[in-house]
Amino acid sequence: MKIEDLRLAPSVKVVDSDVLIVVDMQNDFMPSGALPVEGGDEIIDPINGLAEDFNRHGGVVVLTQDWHPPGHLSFASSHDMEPYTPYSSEGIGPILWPDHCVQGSAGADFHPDINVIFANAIIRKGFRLNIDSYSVFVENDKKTVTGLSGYLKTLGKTRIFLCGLALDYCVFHSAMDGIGMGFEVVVPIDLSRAVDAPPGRLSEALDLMIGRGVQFVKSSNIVFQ
Ligand code: VGL
Ligand code: ZN
Repeated sequence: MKIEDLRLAPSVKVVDSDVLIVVDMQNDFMPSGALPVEGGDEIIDPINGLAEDFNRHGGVVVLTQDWHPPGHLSFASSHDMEPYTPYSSEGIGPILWPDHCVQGSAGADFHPDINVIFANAIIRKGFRLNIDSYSVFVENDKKTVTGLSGYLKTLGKTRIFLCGLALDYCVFHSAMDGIGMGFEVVVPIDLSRAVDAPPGRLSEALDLMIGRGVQFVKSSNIVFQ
């Protein structure tokens, strides 16, 4: 499946049980960062706009931050390998990454134009040395939870809008786990960008999300009452 061929919802009306999750809008995922995502900077302004809309209508906005210790086992450098080399072990893979989003580094900061004022909560993930966490709900060992699901359920949220980076990693895994945890999931597709490594990864991620019932919509068709 290609992004251009996705079937989009004509419009989606935001209600009180909705939440906006903005995934990993950090310097290292910007085109000039350590793990560049093409077009990652193009989605900053429209994400700010959507977060402001949620905020103005009393909605909840959650930001997430990839937050690795130095020497994280998802880094190619920790294995004396080249970035993007295929590699899998429990909690790591399917490829190794350049060093990125190291705790406290400038690369791990939110892009300075991301308007953090709209965040009700910030969730950090990937901070255990030997487990990566693509999903904002469950780490890659498929057991360790981040606590976000409990937070959202306590607040009575039943549907999540997921945007940010990267569409074929953190947004994808968050969407799949979100459905698995009983949430409805909507992805405003123009507010996300993919790494697409290894090749074909994005297409496979889109197929799996469609199969799981993730909805896609253009952000201009998200309406507030
Ligand atoms: C991500 C690769 C490695 C993401 C995080 O935010 O999608 N991708 N770490
Ligand atoms: Zn990472």
